[in-house]
Amino acid sequence: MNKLLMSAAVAALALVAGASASYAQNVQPRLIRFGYGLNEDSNQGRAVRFFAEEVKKRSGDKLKVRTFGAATLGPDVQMQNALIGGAQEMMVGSTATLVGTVKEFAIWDVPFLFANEKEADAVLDGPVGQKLLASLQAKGLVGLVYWENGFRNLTNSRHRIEKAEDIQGIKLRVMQNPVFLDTFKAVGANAVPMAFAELFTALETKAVDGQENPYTTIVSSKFYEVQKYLTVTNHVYSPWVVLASKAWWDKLSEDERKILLDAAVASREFERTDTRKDAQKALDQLKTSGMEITVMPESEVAKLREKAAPVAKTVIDNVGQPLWNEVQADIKKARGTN
Ligand code: KDG
Repeated sequence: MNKLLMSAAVAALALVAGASASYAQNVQPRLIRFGYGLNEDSNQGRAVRFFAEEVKKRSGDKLKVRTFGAATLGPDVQMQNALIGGAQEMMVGSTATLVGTVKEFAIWDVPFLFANEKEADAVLDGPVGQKLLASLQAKGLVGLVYWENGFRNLTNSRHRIEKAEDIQGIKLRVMQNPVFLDTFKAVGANAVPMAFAELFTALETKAVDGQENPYTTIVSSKFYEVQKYLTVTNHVYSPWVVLASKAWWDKLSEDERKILLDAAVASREFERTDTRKDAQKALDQLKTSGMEITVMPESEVAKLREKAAPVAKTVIDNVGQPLWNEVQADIKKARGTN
């Protein structure tokens, strides 16, 4: 009896294997232009190339992703418009620059929203984060996955910032986003919205005194060459979002969309792991870069929180109390305190 069962199992396996091998994927040869803002030698660049490789493998080399780093296809907002118009297929950029398209994305910019990466992953990959991604479709964008930009810290060329009051008067570049503008005005900085691509020159020419970004970006964009002081504040967690043009996406077959979505999920896992490893390496590198590093004492960070508290209120008024409550409930669940 066993022999009979064994041969039946082998036959069944062969059938499945044969079927899956002969199942012809409905995949056409396509070129996918994928733009991003950081340098090619950055955590963002590595993740884009990982995604491109995954798509190549999963499509039998039919879907070719051509990557364009260092904002060669333009800053985030310009790329978003190119996707909406169908002139570019994909990009990755900051959720902060999406606020002009879908105002609810401002919720991720509230200072001190997440306390750690675990909470960020749980909320962004959970119902609320996915609901926000889905809301992009009405605006001509397909949000595939979130990646990690990371917790943001301050750099400047003028003086050491240790106390909350030391930020007073610093001309600080911020992302083109109302929450970042409000936050840094609230803590006393002279906040200047600017596209990322212009930032290094603005720091080098002292058009601005400082900026705020994760360690990984401070290293990959060589800000340490034009910034003397680094202050560890971890004042907000920044997500990136991988986007596709909906006009283009709607023309794809189910098989092609599955390949891109599966590759995007695989790239999210790769990117978060790589970025977290790279963050520690970047901080170690900054310690020997000649920058003067100050960890802002918790008592001073608490003053920043207090000064920035009204900003959260403005965001809640704009995005609606229900969405805020959902995010807070998911954060509590991730903290195990619900
Ligand atoms: O294109 C750059 C963005 O991907 C992201 O790095 C934005 O953190 C950002 C900043 O400071 O502009």
